[in-house]
Amino acid sequence: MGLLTIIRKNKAKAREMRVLFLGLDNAGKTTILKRMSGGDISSISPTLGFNIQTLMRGEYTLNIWDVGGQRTLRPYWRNYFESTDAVVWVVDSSDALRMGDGAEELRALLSEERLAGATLLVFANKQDLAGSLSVDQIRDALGLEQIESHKWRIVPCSAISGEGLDEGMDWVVGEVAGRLYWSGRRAPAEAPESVSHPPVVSA
Ligand code: G3D
Ligand code: MG
Repeated sequence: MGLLTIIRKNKAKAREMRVLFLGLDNAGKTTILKRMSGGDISSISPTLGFNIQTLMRGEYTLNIWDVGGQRTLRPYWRNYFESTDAVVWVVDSSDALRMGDGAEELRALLSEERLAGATLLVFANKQDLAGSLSVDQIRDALGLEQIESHKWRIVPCSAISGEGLDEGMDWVVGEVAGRLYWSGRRAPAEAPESVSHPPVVSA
């Protein structure tokens, strides 16, 4: 048995999923992840490169990549696409001005070949803020109903109160598990041997 086969079998046994957290900067990606892993959310600084978090959800291990969303870092997102099982697109629901920018970035993302099989969850974050756009308004602004290439869902949430986070992630895990582990149609995602990381830039 080759080394690759052994690694694959071990991964299947470990039931791993690779999840990419993306969205514009300031959407709340890092705060959501900190909140889900039980970390302190009182001092989050902008992500200048990326964070990796491992989360256990039931019998599954989620390897989550949280990549900085500033405009200068977005070209580097593609370095993380390989073997991605799910994309979690986080939206700052209180930032109506940048909704168009976000819609454009999401559209570009979904046309990426290497993300073709990935499940898409949209987190309409910051619902705790007065004046936030509703989930219906965000669904329209992002043109989600027009998406036919990916299985998608939008869930309202707040990283501050924690509301909606479990609902969203449970859906992701259920979807990916159904595809990877129950149908037996394809082997679990391989982590790439290496990825090129974005350079650290000063804010
Ligand atoms: P990012 O990783 O997507 O770039 P961050 O975003 O997690 O760094 O969050 C950006 C800012 O939004 C942070 O505030 C954070 O506290 C805030 N934030 C994240 N999620 C929520 C939410 O659900 N509700 C509210 N009210 N604020 C949220 P600061 O002030 O540190 O910039
Ligand atoms: Mg961040």
